[in-house]
Amino acid sequence: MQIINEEKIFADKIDEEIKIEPKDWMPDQYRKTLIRQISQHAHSEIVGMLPEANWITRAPTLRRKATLIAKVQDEAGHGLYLYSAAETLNISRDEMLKQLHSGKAKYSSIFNYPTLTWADMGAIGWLVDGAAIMNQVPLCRCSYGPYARAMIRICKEESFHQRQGFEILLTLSKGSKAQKQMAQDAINRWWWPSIMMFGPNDDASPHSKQSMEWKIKRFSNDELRQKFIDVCAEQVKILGLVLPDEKLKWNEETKHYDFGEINWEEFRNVVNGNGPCNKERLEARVKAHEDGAWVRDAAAAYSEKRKSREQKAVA
Ligand code: BYC
Repeated sequence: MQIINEEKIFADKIDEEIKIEPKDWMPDQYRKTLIRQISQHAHSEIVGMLPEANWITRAPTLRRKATLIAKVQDEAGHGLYLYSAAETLNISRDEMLKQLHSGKAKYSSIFNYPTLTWADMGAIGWLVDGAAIMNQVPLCRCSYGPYARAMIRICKEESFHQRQGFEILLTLSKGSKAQKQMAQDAINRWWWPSIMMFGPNDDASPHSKQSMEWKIKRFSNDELRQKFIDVCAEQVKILGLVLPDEKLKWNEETKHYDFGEINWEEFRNVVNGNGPCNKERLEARVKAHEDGAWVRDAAAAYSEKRKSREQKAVA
């Protein structure tokens, strides 16, 4: 009888747009879905630092270098807010990291592609952060309080990231012929992987229906992908460049851009660990974790020392 009441209270809160908080009763599957999504999101932020960190030492000016360092640091911060939000659901950070390092937990497919030129920093900012914003702004209204609140700050920072990327591409597009070509080449390589970030088509997305009922997700994968394509198809004109899709065309009837076929086989391959950089990315994460063990040990020892000093002072 008690459970029935709790289920009803939970369902009413979802209906009435009242946030679910960590100590509230929630269905086990709701908790598991959130742990899965939030931890994979956190892993994406942390793994997402790697492709950009690759260019910090080679940024073309001091201003570009300082901005890129700040952006990469922001991604670390996003990872930390998200790990903290997931911890409120009764999973430890150690457990989440174990799942990442063993390959059990996913992270966004996009970070398994290499960053070959400086223009890739522009394309990542414009397209990857742009796709992230499109997906994450609705998550600020997610039914789970800690996730929704973490997303508000993350989205503000993502918006700065997106603009810095667009500005890099705009500068290159107004530069020499070779610079313009470098910008176009980066867009050509990042476009399709960016639109894959939204996940499988709705009819192949096993989690969407339930996640939308629980108001974890507010829009489906295809709805968000379409919004993103519509925005980019206009923005690319300002750059004087093109998106690499011959079928991209405004449809007067639907009031959206039609677009070409996504290579879902490539998506599946990358998600299943066989993308161009999967192995390299995971190895780098595991090594960073192992190399950082002394920092965690020192912090834990310091905390113990402080605690025992405080206890002695009270006694
Ligand atoms: N890559 O039923 P579906 C960033 C998986 S970080 C890999 O549609 P769902 C940034 C999915 O997990 C951006 N896997 O799932 C950082 C599921 O697998 P499992 C990260 C993907 O959860 C640094 C299966 O496919 N953003 O922007 O309803 C620098 C079935 O999919 C992908 C987030 O994490 C993918 N692209 O919807 C710069 C946002 N797509 O778990 C930028 C939060 C799907 O059953 N996450 N899968 O094994 C979400 O909004 C949702 O989880 C998704 C997927 C839309 C991604």
